[in-house]
Amino acid sequence: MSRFTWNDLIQITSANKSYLSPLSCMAHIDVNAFFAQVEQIRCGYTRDDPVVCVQWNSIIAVSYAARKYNISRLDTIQSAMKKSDNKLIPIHTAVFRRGEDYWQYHDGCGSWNKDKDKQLPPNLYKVSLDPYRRESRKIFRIFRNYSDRVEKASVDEVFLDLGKLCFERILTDSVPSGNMGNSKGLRVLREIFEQGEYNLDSTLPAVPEELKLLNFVGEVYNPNHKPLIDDWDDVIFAIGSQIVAEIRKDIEDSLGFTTSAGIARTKYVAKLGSNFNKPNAQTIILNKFVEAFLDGESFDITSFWTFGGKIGNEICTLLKTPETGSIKFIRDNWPSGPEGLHDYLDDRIRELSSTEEIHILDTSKTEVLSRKLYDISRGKFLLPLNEKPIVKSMMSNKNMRKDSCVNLIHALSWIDVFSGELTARVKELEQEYARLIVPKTIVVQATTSKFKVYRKSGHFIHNHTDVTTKDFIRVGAKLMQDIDNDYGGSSTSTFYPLINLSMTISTFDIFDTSKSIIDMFGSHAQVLTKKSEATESDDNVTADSEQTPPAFFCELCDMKFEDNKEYQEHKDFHVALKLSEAMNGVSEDSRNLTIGQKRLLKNKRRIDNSGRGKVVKKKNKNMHNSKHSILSYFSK
Ligand code: DCP
Ligand code: CA
Repeated sequence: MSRFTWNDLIQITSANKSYLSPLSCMAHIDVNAFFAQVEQIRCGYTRDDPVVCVQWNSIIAVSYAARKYNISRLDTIQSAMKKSDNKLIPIHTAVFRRGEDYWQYHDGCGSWNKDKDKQLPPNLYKVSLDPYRRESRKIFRIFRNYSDRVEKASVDEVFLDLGKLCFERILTDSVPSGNMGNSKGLRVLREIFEQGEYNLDSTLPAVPEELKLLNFVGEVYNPNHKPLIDDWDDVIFAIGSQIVAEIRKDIEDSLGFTTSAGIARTKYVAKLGSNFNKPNAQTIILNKFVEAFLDGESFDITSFWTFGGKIGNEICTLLKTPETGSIKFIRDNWPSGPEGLHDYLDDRIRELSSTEEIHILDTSKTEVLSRKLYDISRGKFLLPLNEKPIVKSMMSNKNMRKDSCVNLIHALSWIDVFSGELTARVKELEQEYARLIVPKTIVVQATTSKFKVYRKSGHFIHNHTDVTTKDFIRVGAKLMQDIDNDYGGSSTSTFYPLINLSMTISTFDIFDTSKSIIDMFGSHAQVLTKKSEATESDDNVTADSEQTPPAFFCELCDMKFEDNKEYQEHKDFHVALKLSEAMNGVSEDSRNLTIGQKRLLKNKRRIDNSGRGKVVKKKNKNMHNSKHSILSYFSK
């Protein structure tokens, strides 16, 4: 007998509740030494070459080959070169040159060179991180090919909710997987599911013996060498580990990047897992070993990503945690619920209120905090995947040195750079969301060497919806000229040299034709669904039909088109395909189907052909019971 119910199993397919199921399975995947790998691959080096990615004198990413020289981000490139006996391979980030609105690489150049002509003086250049964002988007697209349950947590990490994918592999034979397909016990389970012969509240049958031999890919944390698979959560984690390994292999095969992954019930523990064994590894933390993992691996309450820094220190002060073992300390001292912890935190805050020790925490925060600490110390703090954060503004910024910006001409040259960078970032955002994004406000801000800050903002009025670098230059240069007129004009002015100049865009109009944008950006986003709102726009946005895909992007084919004409032609292709399919039936390789739908169609065909599941008894009204309804269940 399992300790889980049918409901627990089915819940892992839910878009917004899967994380609450005791059978939930999350992964955290992080690219190893990300910027350094981007440069290593771009420049044709191998993984054994000690590449470091450099920004001016700082090292911002250290390849694992370079870590062997005991080099970290804290080293300057000069000291790191010495430490490694000049064996390191330093590669500088791409840069914009003052006055140019595009970035480029100057390989071989950087501050470590003795030859002055081969240095990249920071007064003339600005770093571009665009190449890393591009690679990041490619990686993210691979994740999206496998699942829509993916959260981009940073430029090089994602969380994946594996529930639905694992469910598909257990309850449908959509993806034949190792020795699973031959399991008699699994066939029985699938038949019960297909025929609806179960109650949601009833427990699942015991895990069939054959499934206890299922392979895990990666390293299962198991310090006492206990049997791995006892119940369905273990089965799900084994399947989850296979899926994560497949995705990581896909990333490595198609883009060359190695990654590290953690697989666990919660996002928090999965993240600790991905960091546990690097590079190019994955760690699985089974539910039954999660407390051993938290206690045994020198983690502390401050190891969790929201408890680093000052807040973590305040928690330790309040709870009087020991130097090590703070997680176990919290678990053991407050064993029966978060209430006792809540009371204790409040008492301690009052006790320490007259001291200078507590600045961030107060009694208004302790109820939520005590629940979080209680759950985290048990590895059971449940968090859903995050919605996309709303992008409120974007800034392009340059700290000026020496003669970087001593007159209006220099300032305007930097406006060119900012305009190039911001255009690229708007395009990037558009691609990520498959929407047209148009900023309405621009602010140019200048800081003088006397730390005086001058700022001008303007509306961004443009006569078409597709934002170009020229549009930014036009408005930005006007604002810069106004600032210069007002403050920099006279010969006695102390306006120049500037020590910082920046350009910020905000108040984004997001052009879309469907309501789903609210799901993506939250209710604060401005969504224009009427063409009339886009006053001077040309025909980029057609807003009259629910079916119209956004902008020039086809989500089914993951393709972007240069102009409306190309895009309309492509849409015609889909219409023709649909007509043909309506007459001739859908083929598994139809471009009108998502990857998931294709798999399910394949599966459905197999079931239809084998004649299995012909008798459909409708016993459980709560669930979809026929083989057809399994399909509709997934294609929701
Ligand atoms: N980064 C940076 N400055 C920092 C931290 C990070 O520029 N202080 C950039 C460079 C990193 C990238 O972000 O390559 C990802 O950061 P990570 O913290 O994930 O570090 P790495 O990917 O470099 O290494 P690891 O293998 O430890 O994840
Ligand atoms: Ca990383």
